[in-house]
Amino acid sequence: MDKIALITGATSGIGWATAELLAQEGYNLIICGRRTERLDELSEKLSVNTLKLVFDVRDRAGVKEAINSIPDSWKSIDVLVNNAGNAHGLSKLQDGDIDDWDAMIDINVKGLLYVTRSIVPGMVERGHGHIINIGSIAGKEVYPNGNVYCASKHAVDAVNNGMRMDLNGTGVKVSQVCPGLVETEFSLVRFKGDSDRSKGVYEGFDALTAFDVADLIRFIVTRPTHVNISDTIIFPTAQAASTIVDRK
Ligand code: NDP
Ligand code: 8X3
Repeated sequence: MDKIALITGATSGIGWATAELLAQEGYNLIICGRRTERLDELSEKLSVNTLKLVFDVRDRAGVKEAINSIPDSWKSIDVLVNNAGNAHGLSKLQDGDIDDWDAMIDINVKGLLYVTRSIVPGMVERGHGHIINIGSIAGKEVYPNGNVYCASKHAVDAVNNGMRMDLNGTGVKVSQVCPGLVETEFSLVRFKGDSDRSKGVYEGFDALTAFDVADLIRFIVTRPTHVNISDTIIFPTAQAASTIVDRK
């Protein structure tokens, strides 16, 4: 099989858009998420070969089982996009919901590690591969009420740097993409389905779209072998920092 990319969180937002743009680059795609019907919809839309893997990144055994179930013809994964993740809640630490904290740490940090640990040894064996970690501006700075989400994305930032060091000399590239405000289902998840509140996050300015971020991922993935874009921050023009947004 030609080039293969595995994308976690392909059922929505940045992951979905990345699937569409990497398909345009000729990648066959292993698309992952929990919502089977979304994976079916995406697969029908794409003109490349797709393999759908339904698993929850929090489930350590489930991740292993899903990755082990990949048929031999799909095993030589060239690109891993570690994208699955969300914020859960936005409140002062002293008022925080501990279930939300568990979710963010388990999904954004441990889930990313479980998937990476299952896939990267194959890349090392083949002497070739590219990991794209989706971090956040929340992994570069902290904002009020963001506490544990910011901590989870700071962990991604650290793991991204650690991976790049540990994989140096193996032929495996490691890159991070840190977006600011992107209008996806992200805020709907953060605010537990409160659509008025989530729409408000993107009001009064032009937020990034998922495709803006996917386009950066495509750029990073399509650089020549000797070039690694190791880290990037992508903001909407109206945003200068997590809490500085020019709303009209
Ligand atoms: P969406 O909510 O649109 O997408 C999140 C994706 O993650 C979905 O495909 C979802 O799939 C998947 N996911 C969530 N939880 C799990 C889980 N337990 N197991 C497997 N998959 C899971 O948000 P975005 O596209 O915006 O978010 C993608 C990434 O970008 C995240 O890591 C987020 O932190 C990051 N990011 C987002 C920003 C934004 O402003 N939107 C800014 C900076 C970073 P399913 O529910 O089907 O499992
Ligand atoms: C998502 C962007 O500002 O909500 O990581 O943290 S923000």
